Amino acid sequence: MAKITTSQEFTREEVGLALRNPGMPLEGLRYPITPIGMHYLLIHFDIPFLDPTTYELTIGGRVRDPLRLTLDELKARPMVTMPVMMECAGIGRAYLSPRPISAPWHNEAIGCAEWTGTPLRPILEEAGLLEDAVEILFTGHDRGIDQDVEQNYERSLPLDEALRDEVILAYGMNGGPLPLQHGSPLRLVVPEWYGMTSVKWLKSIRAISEPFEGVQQAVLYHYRQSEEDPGTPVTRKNPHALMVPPGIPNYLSRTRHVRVGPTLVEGRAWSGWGSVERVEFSSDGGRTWGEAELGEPVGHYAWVRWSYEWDVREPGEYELCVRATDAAGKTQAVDETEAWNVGGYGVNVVQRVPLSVS
Ligand SMILES: Nc1nc2c(c(=O)[nH]1)N[C@H]1C(S)=C(S)[C@@H](COP(=O)(O)O)O[C@H]1N2
Ligand SMILES: [Mo]
Repeated sequence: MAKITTSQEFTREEVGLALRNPGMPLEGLRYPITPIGMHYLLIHFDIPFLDPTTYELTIGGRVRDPLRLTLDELKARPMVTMPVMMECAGIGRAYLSPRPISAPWHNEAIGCAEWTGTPLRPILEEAGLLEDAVEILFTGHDRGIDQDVEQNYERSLPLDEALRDEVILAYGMNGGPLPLQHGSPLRLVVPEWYGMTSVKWLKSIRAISEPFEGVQQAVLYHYRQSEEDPGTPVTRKNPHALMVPPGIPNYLSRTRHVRVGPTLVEGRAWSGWGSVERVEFSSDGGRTWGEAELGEPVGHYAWVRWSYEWDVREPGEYELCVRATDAAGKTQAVDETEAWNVGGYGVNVVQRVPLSVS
């Protein structure tokens, strides 16, 4: 089972993790495609030092014809470019009580980049999956120790998920080369799932005949109600809406200040379980809700813009909230106790923005 440390105060380890793994400033929600450098980062171990000129990806395991592909060979294959919204499964963890000690994300573990690469499926078909293959295992070059186990960062996908047409091996981001910190020379991009699935710095892809039981698969990334609970695996992104905090901030508290009158509140919403059907806005801490207007989605696997014309007449203290509901009928928890789980995964509790009007 996962060993999870909890704390009320932020620890030195959490501050260290937060500095290594920056989030997207929420004003970045204004851009349909997150500019390079604003997209969040999550790097468990160290960024590996790799030479793209000698780089090779191996495809093996339970396949008929194992393959080795250089970066040039990968780039010569059919090319696709698509916007994919990515979110770390640890988002919202810092709001939980007790709080698991890991990357202390609040709301900023997000980004929507335009990824360029080649589809995975034809490569697996070329290698020829054997009858007994049940999962595809993706292994990164980065290595470290977690849960007392030395490991390369690696995760698997069931065959039907790995064979989805939109699963790609990416070597480009936002029209340029893939930045080192985002997985250069090559990373996996799996739309709709939380970010841990999209393995960076790919070393090998292997078809396996038994479900993968590694730390990042079987121990971490489970929704557990207690440390003994076997739990359920974390997979697709829960519905989530976030807003650009309106007005101007207080430097330290981040409390917002706006003037009496009309204020356009805007943001983005997404879900890995179907399109976002509805976004609601509240200016009274979630007691009453109004319908926000939805824009055109940036892409099938991207996010959708929403906006709300808030006409505030009374000076005073407010708390702004926003929540999304998707085509599967899933929505967001209003209270963080509803979203609590041992590892602090998939926490999509509604954003709360304290604001004073004068
Ligand atoms: N090899 C490797 N791949 C990885 C990780 C990692 O630490 N090593 N982190 C994962 C997690 S938890 C997330 S949320 C995403 C983050 O991708 P980004 O840093 O490009 O935003 O990468 C995933 N892929
Ligand atoms: Mo993550």
